[in-house]
Amino acid sequence: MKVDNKYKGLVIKKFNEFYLVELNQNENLEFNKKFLCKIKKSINFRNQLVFVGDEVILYQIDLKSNRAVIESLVKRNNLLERPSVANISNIYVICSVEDPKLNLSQVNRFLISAEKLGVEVSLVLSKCDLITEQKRLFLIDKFKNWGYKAITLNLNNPDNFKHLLTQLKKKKCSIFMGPSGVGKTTLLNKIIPGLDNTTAPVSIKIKRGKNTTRNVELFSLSSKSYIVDTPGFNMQSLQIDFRELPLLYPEIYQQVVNEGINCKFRNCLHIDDEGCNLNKSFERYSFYREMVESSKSHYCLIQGD
Ligand SMILES: Nc1nc2c(ncn2[C@@H]2O[C@H](COP(=O)(O)OP(=O)(O)OP(=O)(O)O)[C@@H](O)[C@H]2O)c(=O)[nH]1
Ligand SMILES: [Mg+2]
Ligand SMILES: [Zn+2]
Repeated sequence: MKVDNKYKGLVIKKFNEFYLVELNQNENLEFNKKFLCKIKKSINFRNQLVFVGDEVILYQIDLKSNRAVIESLVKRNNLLERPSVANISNIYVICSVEDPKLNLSQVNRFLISAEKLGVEVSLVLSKCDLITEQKRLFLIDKFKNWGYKAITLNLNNPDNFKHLLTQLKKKKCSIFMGPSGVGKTTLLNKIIPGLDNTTAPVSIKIKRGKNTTRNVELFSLSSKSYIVDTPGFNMQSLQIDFRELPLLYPEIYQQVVNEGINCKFRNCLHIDDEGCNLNKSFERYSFYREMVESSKSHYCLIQGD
């Protein structure tokens, strides 16, 4: 049986040229709401241009086989590049404090690539059951200086997860991103009743996660709230225009925007001291400087000068 109407749906998973699309939860439909779809052949956007998180219009809806065709793509608000997810409202960068060990340079890179999207970014420190309370407080203080109020999770403290879930339910579409093995899927299994997605211990030999989650997948927390699990990856490759970087470090933009510091040159990169009024005594300044230098050389290579 086919339905003549067109419906708006949300792409919740993508496999090769297929998309799993869920129809709008608020629509009062008496049929199954998840459809396996392909993109209309005559459409001149290529397959890879539809991503998890995209809203699409479905037609040729077949209720017997639960298949449909994607007719068009609704304009998206934003697109995270790696992993590719559309229409994100909040990014949760998740890093473990142990197993795998916390790597500050890696945390920095994840935060910067998250900030680049221009949405609210939060930092979650998982596996706090593996460190002392003293170390946990030390880390909270450290990341406060980085401009983040770190959320800490302890497997033995269910309240941690309850608080995070309450927060997530207030957001539209949050994404968990971070290295492999830090516990992104474990966290999701804890907060979504009945979910039992695959998790795996960190490799003893290489001390890294085993890339257990293979697909980006979106889960609903309520009819208005979604969460995306992503495959972990360890190196966050960054291709950022160096002129953007000062805006991606809270320690810098707070001085510029909130405290109104004025450097001699507009677009000051806060690297050379001449006429620069930025207070550079913050922990991440060396990371910032390195990032500007490498982004500059990369940028120059692209520009050919
Ligand atoms: N001690 C401790 N172990 C945890 C915690 N959270 C997760 N783990 C363990 O860490 C391992 C990796 O967890 P996963 O949830 O598979 O990690 P992931 O981030 O989804 O990894 P990828 O899918 O590879 O990106 C599993 O053995 C979990 O049981 C935690 O809070 N404390
Ligand atoms: Mg996973
Ligand atoms: Zn400056």
